[in-house]
Amino acid sequence: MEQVRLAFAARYGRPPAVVAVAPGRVNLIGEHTDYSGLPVLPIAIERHLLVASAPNDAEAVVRVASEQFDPPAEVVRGIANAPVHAPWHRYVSGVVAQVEGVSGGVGADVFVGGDLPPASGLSSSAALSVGLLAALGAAWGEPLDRETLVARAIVADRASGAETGGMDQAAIVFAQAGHALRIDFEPPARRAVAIPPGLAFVVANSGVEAPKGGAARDAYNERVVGARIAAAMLADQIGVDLTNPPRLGEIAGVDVVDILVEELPERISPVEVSRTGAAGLEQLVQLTAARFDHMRKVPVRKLARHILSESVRVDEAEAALTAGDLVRFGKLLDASHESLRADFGCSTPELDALCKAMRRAGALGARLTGAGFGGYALAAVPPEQVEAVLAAATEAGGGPAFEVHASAGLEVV
Ligand code: NG1
Repeated sequence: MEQVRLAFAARYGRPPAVVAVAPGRVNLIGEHTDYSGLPVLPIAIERHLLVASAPNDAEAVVRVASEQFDPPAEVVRGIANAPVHAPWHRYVSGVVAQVEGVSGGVGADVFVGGDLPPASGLSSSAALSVGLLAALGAAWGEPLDRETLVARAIVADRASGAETGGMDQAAIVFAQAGHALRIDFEPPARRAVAIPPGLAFVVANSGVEAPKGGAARDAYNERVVGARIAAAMLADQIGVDLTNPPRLGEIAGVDVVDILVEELPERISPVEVSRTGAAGLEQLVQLTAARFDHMRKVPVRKLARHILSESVRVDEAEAALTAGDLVRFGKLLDASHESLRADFGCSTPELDALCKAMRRAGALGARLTGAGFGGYALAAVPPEQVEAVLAAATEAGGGPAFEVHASAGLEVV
């Protein structure tokens, strides 16, 4: 905290008015389910982005410098589609657009520091959006309430290009220390799930970055479209109408769905689906910050198989935590990873090897966490095995490995 306050003062010549402390998050289970309206079970961790801010005199200009993101951003309020000079500037622009109505046309200076590594699957991008929104509102004397923060951070993140489902933003704002946060989207609900004694968590880097701006974002959006296609085709078969865009969550409970999934095409393009009449093309390809190529064939059958089975594992994992059945919980993490690897297709050989090494060193279970395609893996570990798992992970992954604890959500100081 002191370091960030000093860095702010060194850069802008005065102390910050507020500092928003936004944690990273690690998803325990429920991966690639949120944008289908299906549940997730993340924790916030004790690594944070610290977003220091104060109003400035430069009319309507928001200046953001950072330890972990480069180069500094400068966004003029009220200008739509201003050019961006680096991928992370999109998050800044997205957030500034979300505080358009706050405190007239005043500007602000911002410095972002902290110990949450970027591009890692620990949700630094959502921590940035949430932290910036909270810091700007508070610096301008009009703090946003927590529900509004989540809703606007989701819109800001979507404007930056990834069609996020909303898990990260809710986890970062609403997490409680010592608890996981079960989040439902359909209908919206949240509940804290106590982490039982005897359960520690290790996260470990796979040595492969998963940058939000590049191929990983494209792969993510492709799967968002694939999930919509699966929902539309299944609903068409069952004979129900879905909302727009179509989401698997609306039909996940229907008996025959698990059977019908196996009859879905392996890959199909949005335009082919629209010709069958199962859904309008717009419903399938519309993304907030881009249009998806409607001729591109995307994976459907195995992807839906993963999403529906993962949703059931979230229920089972919550029950296992509540019952203190750590062995069962570990097995569910393993099953989640296998499903992400074999069906969803977002693991990498490095993540597979890392999970294997952690299991061998005594973890109860291990899986990739976050969007995948690189980034971090998570292991559930008996406390007495933490050292051994950390050592094995460092050797296998090469990147940092550390223990994390379920921590509190956003704070504004
Ligand atoms: P990451 O990339 O780990 O922050 C992304 C999405 C989540 C969720 C997970 C996969 C964003 C900001 N977040 O998380 O909403 O869909 O992938 O479970 O895009």
